[in-house]
Amino acid sequence: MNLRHMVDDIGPRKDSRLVVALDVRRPRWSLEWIRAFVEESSNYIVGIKIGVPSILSFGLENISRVVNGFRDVIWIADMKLADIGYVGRLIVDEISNAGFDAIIMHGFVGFEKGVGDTIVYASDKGLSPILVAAMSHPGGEEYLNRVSGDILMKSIDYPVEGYILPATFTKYIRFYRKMVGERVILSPGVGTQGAKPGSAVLNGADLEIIGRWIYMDESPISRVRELHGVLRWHLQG
Ligand code: BMP
Repeated sequence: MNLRHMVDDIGPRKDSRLVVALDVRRPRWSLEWIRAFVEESSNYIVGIKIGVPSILSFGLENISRVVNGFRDVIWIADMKLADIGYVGRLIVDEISNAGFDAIIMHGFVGFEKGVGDTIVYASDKGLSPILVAAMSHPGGEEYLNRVSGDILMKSIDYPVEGYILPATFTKYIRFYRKMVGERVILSPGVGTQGAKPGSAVLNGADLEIIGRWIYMDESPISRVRELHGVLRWHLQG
């Protein structure tokens, strides 16, 4: 199922626009912690984004067991892949074999024999390609965000299924919402990075990605429930 269909299936059913970013590592967190978190938060969340720190710390095989043991969330591997097409395809193979539904890659490397090949390859394998077009940290404005319009325009001809656009600079979400049409916009930068929950969705994002605010909390599931109360499916028009 492509990313739009997954979001439109899970989002209304759970009345949620929340994706949890897990950048958790050993020894503070454990695989058991991740398993329990996924089970207890599942009714409130659309997806889980697993970052490179967690994959390096727990190992892809262990993460893969968790992913395959629980299917009612969208599993996103945040590889921030930025390489030539050949290497991109190798990484796509590994992530696809591990059972993920989607993979995040950078657009700035350029499309010809670069991210373009990786996008097409991932799409053919049924792994939804998500492209970083602009970033949420202040330095995003130094280089990347200035060329985000060019990256986005070029990407439209490729089977990109989702875009990462920053909750901290909502103007990009507003500018690009129409350009990307039905493709899914996922927006990080909420909570610890300063954006208010709901602000990205109200500016046109489909989903908000929230990490430390949840997993660093003393009671992560209470925080998930609280955020679920704000990030309702019908929050967006
Ligand atoms: P947190 O809510 O803890 O700030 O985490 C945000 C998550 O979104 C992190 O996993 C980070 O890698 C990711 N992210 C981001 O913060 N800004 C971007 O522009 C793109 C991202 O993928």
